[in-house]
Amino acid sequence: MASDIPSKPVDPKLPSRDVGDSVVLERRTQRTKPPQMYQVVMLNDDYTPMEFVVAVIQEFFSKDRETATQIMLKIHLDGKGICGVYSRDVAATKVDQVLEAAKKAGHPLQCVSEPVE
Ligand code: TYC
Repeated sequence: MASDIPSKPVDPKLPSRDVGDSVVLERRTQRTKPPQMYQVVMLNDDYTPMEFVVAVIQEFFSKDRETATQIMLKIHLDGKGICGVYSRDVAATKVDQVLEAAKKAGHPLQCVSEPVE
């Protein structure tokens, strides 16, 4: 009769079950979740020039002029809009860059980062 002891050493951390004489190692279920992503949301206001918003979206969110204009108009009409989705640190940096550029130019443009649900 075959021994119950497997012939090869088995990693005791891995889940396993006995099947007759052999031991089947089951695939470890994926436990690492993908990182939480953050969207940078720009807010409308009545004072920041449209052209400035388009330039900011082009520069900091790497959009072409047409795409940047569409995003700006969406913000203008809806009150807010997503400029991009990034890891937490990158999103925070984008927010800082936008706020710094707006402050330097004397515009009240605001944006925030928020977790994507
Ligand atoms: N509403 C502004 C205007 O009419 C334009 C604007 C668009 C401002 C988007 C901010 O995030 C913004 N000049």
